[in-house]
Amino acid sequence: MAHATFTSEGQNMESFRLLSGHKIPAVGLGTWRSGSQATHAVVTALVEGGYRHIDTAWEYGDQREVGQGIKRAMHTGLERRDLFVTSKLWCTELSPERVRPALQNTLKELQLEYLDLYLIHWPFRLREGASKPPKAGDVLDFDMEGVWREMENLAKDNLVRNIGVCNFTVTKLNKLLEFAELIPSVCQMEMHPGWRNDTMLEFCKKNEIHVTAYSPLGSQEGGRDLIHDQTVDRIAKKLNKTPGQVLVKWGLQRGTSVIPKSLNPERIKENIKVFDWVIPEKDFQALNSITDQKRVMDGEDIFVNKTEGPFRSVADLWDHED
Ligand code: NDP
Ligand code: 1BO
Repeated sequence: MAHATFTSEGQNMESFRLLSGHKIPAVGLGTWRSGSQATHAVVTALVEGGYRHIDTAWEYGDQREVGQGIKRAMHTGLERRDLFVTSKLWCTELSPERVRPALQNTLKELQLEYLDLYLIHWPFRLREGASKPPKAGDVLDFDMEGVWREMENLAKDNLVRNIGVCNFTVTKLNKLLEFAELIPSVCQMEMHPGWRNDTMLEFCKKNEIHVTAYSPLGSQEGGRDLIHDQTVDRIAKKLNKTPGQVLVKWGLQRGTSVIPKSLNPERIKENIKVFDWVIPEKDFQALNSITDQKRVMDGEDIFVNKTEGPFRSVADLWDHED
């Protein structure tokens, strides 16, 4: 359920309550492929845009820049406790003894003492130096229970406030729920009108696991151009909003938090102006009816080896659930 709160600028900023009792701000800034511009984007988002939620990952290679942005924003008076910072455990670190050092490295890069949310980035372990696409032996077994115990220990030691997963299937979440002492607070998944992924959304809702929608605008290079989709454009014009705002709002109205990425100051500020209007039911249903449902982030280039396995197809990665 969404809760309305107000930032120090007086902007209405909704949040969702997690199973842990913490609140996750409904809109966060994505930082994948933000590189050296991440610092400026984070400062713009936090100081000018009223964002309180930043999403990064070790794999993005921009945690230092994100950390500098957070630090600069805190110099303007923002408090650490007002922020929600997410990072992710990369696939090369997916064995129990590597979890804590990986988190410590992430905290160091971000110059933070704790994370609000630490996520397993993908449920597949990669050999260090793995190629794209993977060669034989690059994709390894993943000790889900052992890794999750270590994630739980990080939460018990207050180094992370919440733990969760990304890119899981119902099959994998069911497996995790069998042994989890701490239920994942969040499942982060690709979701936009071109890939609704209703099955995962319903499963998570049933299990009170909050969903964060990644690539809410259809992602970047090689992604799906939803900004110029006819239905999105028609609804944006009708509501006097931008296509980006309609796409973000669609995710919020489904009960997910949403993490659009932008390096453009005007778009960063535009993407969060989504709290004082709604997409009418008829238009919401039109967005729910966009055909050609397809993942952008299918994981093929990172995890599929068509001849050596263990995953020989995209369907294998997603447990044949799509
Ligand atoms: P998004 O769906 O957020 O789209 C970003 C693209 O849209 C950029 O090219 C951006 O360009 C453009 N854009 C942003 N705002 C607007 C706007 N208002 N109008 C028009 N274009 C706009 O892509 P991402 O794939 O980056 O997803 C968002 C975040 O989700 C990531 O950055 C990352 O933090 C997270 N993520 C997590 C994954 C996981 O495995 N857990 C996988 C993928 C993403 P510009 O910068 O020029 O504005
Ligand atoms: C491979 C990383 C995708 C963005 O999270």
